[in-house]
Amino acid sequence: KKYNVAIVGATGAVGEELVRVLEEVDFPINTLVPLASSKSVGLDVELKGKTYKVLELTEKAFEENDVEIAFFSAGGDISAHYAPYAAEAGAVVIDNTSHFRMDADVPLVVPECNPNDIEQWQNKGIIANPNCSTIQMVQVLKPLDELFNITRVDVATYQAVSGAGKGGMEELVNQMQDFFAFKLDQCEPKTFAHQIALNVIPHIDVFMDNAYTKEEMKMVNETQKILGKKMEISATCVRVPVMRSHSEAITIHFEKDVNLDKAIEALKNAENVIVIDNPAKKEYPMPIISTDTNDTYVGRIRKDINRDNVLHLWCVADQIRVGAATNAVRIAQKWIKLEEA
Ligand code: A2P
Ligand code: 11C
Repeated sequence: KKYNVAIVGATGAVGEELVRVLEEVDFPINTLVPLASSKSVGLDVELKGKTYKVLELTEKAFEENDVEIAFFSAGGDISAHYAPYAAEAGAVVIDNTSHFRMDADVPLVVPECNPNDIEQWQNKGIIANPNCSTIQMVQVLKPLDELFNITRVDVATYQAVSGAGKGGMEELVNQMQDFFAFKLDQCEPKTFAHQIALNVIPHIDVFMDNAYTKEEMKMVNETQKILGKKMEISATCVRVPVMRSHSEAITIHFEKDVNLDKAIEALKNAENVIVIDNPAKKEYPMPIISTDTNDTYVGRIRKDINRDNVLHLWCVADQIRVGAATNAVRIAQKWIKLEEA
C-alpha cells in the first residue's frame, strides 16, 4: 500500500530533511502534500522525480487531500492548533514539536528504545517525536540501562545552530561574514540571546522557575518517559557555533559496577549506533563525521576515575536527521508495519 503523506512545515529545516529521508528510504508514498504558511504557497518540492506544489496550511487541508500520515514540524503552536484536524481527518500525526510530548495519552517514541509504545497512537491519533538532544542520548542509554541499571545521568550538550531552524543557521553565517568584514561588534542577535559566532551560549529555549531551561527539562522529562523509569537526570544545554549535529558529554551512574568491555560491546550491537573510540589514532565522534548521516556516534567511553559504577562517554548525531526527520520516518515505518500486520 502507498500513503498520502503531508509535511507541515515543508519549507523549514526539518521539513526539507524529511523529504530527503523519505526519498532515501523509498517510503511508500502515493502523493506528497507539502504544507507551509501562505508566503510559501506555490514553491516546488521534489520527491522521487515528481514535483509537488506547497499548499497553505489550513484546518481542511488534511481532509481535502486525503492525508493518511502527517508529519508536523512548524512549531508547537501550529501543532497544537492543526494536529487535531489532521487526526480528525483520519491521519496519524507524527509530531516533531514539544507540544504533545508529555501528554499521558500520546506515545513519545524512539523506535530503537520503545517501539511498542506506538500502539497507543490511536488514543489521540498522535505520536510525538522527542527533542533532538533527547533522542541521541536515549539511543545510547537504553542498551547500557539493560546491562547495569541506570540510576542517574548528568549531561552537558553542545548544540548546533540548526537546532533553532533556518534562522539559526543564517544568524551564524551572517555573523561569520561580519567577523571577516570587521563588523561583528555591530551584530544584533535575533534567534539567539547573544552573538553566536566565536561564542558559546549556555541558554537554549526559555528559563523555567527552577533555574533550568526548557530544553534542559525536556531532556529530563522526555528521557524518563521514553525509558519508562524515573532515574535522576540533570542537563546543561549549550549552543555552540556548529552548523549541524549536536554533541553531548554524558556521565552515567549505574546500580551495578560497569564492565567496560561489555558496555562497549552493547553499544556496538545497538541499532543505529556506531562506536568510534580509538584515542591512539585520534578517532572519536565529531559533528563533521555525523552530519548528513542517520546514525548516532559514541566514543571517549571510559570508566570514572573514582567509581566503578560510573561511565563517561561522548555522543554525537545529526540532530536534523537522527534527532528529527529520520526518527519521525522510522516511527512512520513502524506504524505502517503495525497497520499492515
Ligand atoms: P514558511 O517557510 O512558509 O514560513 P524552521 O524550523 O526552519 O524555521 O521552519 C519552520 C517551518 O514552519 C517552515 O516550513 C514554515 O513555513 C512553517 N511555518 C511557520 N509558521 C507557519 C504558519 N503560521 N503556518 C504554516 N506554516 C508555518
Ligand atoms: C534546539 N533542541 O537545538 C532544540 C530544537 O523541542 O523539538 C528542537 C526543539 C524541540 O534548539
